[in-house]
Amino acid sequence: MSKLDRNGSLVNQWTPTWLTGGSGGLRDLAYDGEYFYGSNTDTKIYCFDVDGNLITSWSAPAAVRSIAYDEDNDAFWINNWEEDLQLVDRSGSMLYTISSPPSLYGSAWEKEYSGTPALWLFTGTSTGGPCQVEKYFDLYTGGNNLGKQHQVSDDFEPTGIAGGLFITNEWSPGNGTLGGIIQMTPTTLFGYELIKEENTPPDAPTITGPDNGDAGTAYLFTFNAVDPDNNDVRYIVDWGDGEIDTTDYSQSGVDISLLKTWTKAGTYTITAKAQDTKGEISPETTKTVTMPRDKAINRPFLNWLHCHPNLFPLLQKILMRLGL
Ligand SMILES: [Ca+2]
Ligand SMILES: [Ca+2]
Repeated sequence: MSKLDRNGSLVNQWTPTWLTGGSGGLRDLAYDGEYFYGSNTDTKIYCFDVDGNLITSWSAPAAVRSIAYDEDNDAFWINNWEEDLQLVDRSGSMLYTISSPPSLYGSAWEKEYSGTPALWLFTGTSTGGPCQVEKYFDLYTGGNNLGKQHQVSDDFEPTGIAGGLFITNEWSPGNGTLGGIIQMTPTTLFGYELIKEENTPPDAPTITGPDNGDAGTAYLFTFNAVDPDNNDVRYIVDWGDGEIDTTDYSQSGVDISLLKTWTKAGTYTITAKAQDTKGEISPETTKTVTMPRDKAINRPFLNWLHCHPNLFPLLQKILMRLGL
């Protein structure tokens, strides 16, 4: 391990003699403000200080190449190449998992600049360059890549491949830096300025659809919300009967329609919110829908007819024919 100053001059160097198992040296690293964390693709996370003293280590549920510290959960996002990313706590338990893009080498976590927890990934190794950083959102609900990426190899050597990745606020005080190592000749450290994205929540969505209908029949409801930043939005719809739908993200201000069937007669309040890709949620909009009767048969009227057979003999006959 080599510690360099800001000009690239060597300050300190040590060998992690405490590495067991795995293969080769330490790969990507993570930092929690006190200690470093990393592994040599062993199923183990090593915790050590800046001088190379091993503090502790613990078993991970998978081999560890990429690693990032998740401040919200005091846990670590780990993976090896294209294996699923797993958030692992300090006892080795998996908290969340998301699918990984192929050829992942390094990762870094932040929420300050993206406005929502985000995992930055440095990918592109298996066939040599190009390599890129890409950003993942919705980390605790299955993960979502919104196509946010930057081609790192375009800024350096086209055949450069991915290495470790980190984020720091200390390189340029007041600004974030996304830093990494690109594997090329010579091995090169880079830093990109992270700009805090100002964000406004979407406006309350409109809800368009029928005011009443029959239980058991499907009705179309249309939702539309505008995000002032033109971020994509998704709709979280509580149908008032215990069922909640969350749509995929779509363009701001575009109609999104959902089919809904209430199974029982009653009056229901639909509550809709729009959420932008930064995680900001709009005010709620509600709409009341009345399902006065079941679709099948109006029972009380039939019962009344049965009690008064002489009043409507013809109707009675028809009903009998129908088997009612
Ligand atoms: Ca890292
Ligand atoms: Ca927004």
